[in-house]
Amino acid sequence: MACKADRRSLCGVALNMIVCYDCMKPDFVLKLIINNNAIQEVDYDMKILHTCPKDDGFYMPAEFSRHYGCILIWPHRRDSWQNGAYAARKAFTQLITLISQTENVTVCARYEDYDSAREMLPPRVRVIEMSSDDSWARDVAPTFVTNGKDIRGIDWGFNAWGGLHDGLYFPWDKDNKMARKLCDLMEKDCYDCREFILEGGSIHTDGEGTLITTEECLLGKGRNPDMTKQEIEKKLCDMLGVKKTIWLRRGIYNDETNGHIDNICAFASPGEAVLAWTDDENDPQYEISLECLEILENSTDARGRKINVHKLYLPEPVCITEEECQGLDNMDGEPTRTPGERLAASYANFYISNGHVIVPQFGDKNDKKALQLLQQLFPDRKAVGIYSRDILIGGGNIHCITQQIPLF
Ligand code: KQY
Repeated sequence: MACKADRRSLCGVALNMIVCYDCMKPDFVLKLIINNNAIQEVDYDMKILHTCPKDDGFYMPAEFSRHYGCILIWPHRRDSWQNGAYAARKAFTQLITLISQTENVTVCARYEDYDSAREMLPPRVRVIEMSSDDSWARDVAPTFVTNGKDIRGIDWGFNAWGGLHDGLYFPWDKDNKMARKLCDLMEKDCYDCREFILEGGSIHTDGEGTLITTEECLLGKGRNPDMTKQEIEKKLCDMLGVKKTIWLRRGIYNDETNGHIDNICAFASPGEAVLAWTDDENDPQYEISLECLEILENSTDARGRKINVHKLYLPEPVCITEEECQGLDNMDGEPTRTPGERLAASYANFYISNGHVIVPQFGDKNDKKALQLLQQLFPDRKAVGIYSRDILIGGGNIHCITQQIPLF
């Protein structure tokens, strides 16, 4: 065959022509195969599901299980990313280049930014045009669940981290449509869970029935104010196929996501967790991390194991400078950040790719320590640091801008 695409890669028949998803070129040979009836029809049929993933035999695998690929969104918001997002694009490029060594990477870029993404990113990265409000794939791309044979996406409701209560921008409708568009693009069925507000950064699973999250985020007024803690927990169990939820109270100090779990705590493997930590009792983070430690140490996971907690020492407080603030366009005339504001810097916001564990770096003495600990906890992957201050200025970090697609 002229093209190595398999049947799954066919994206449709248009004007009597097949287009290969891998190379995006019309494929004459495949068309002949169709005319010879070797392929009767394209079997694409994305279903919107209203059933329960758990009852359907689907669950959310851990990030450390094998991936098919990863989704990111090219940064563009001038009130989030300084200097027209140029510095952030360079950091995204470094990260994407690394991930794409061991995973299939898809980057969504707005029409206006397509050329920039295509020019900056390596050819092995797929760039597609898709509108978005911002660039936090963790929170707006689907959460994928698997039954061990195939995957499906979950389309949660998204309201920019708190909607009209304390959300971070308005409108957010383009972001809220991305999960469904991505399922469509990937030809994967999609669970409609838009009535429930949830961001992917607010949950972590160990792939063996345990979920961790924070009360600060999930029980806050900006997400699902009419649901009780028990109702929220049931929704998580049904949608993610988990049996046990461990509730930490709060996330990283001054985290504008209302304390996403992915900035403070993560599983390295079942029964092993890392927790962002400081020994400085005068730091407001101290009390928060101590409370998390006590909860984790007094919890067992879904399989009844005690959780071994590894302290992941934070960098010294990272604060935005006057110059960096000047590089941000004001939102509705209001500054989005003020000089000296503490950013939610944490090494816990790492991404586990097939070949690497990719760790934020801040130019701090603890950068190396974080890499060493994570290297020890992920012996089958290479721990690599990426200087991520320009991502942090946007309000999140490496984990927040990625969303893994499990192997299928
Ligand atoms: O950390 C994240 N998951 C997203 C942060 C959004 C910040 C918007 N400025």
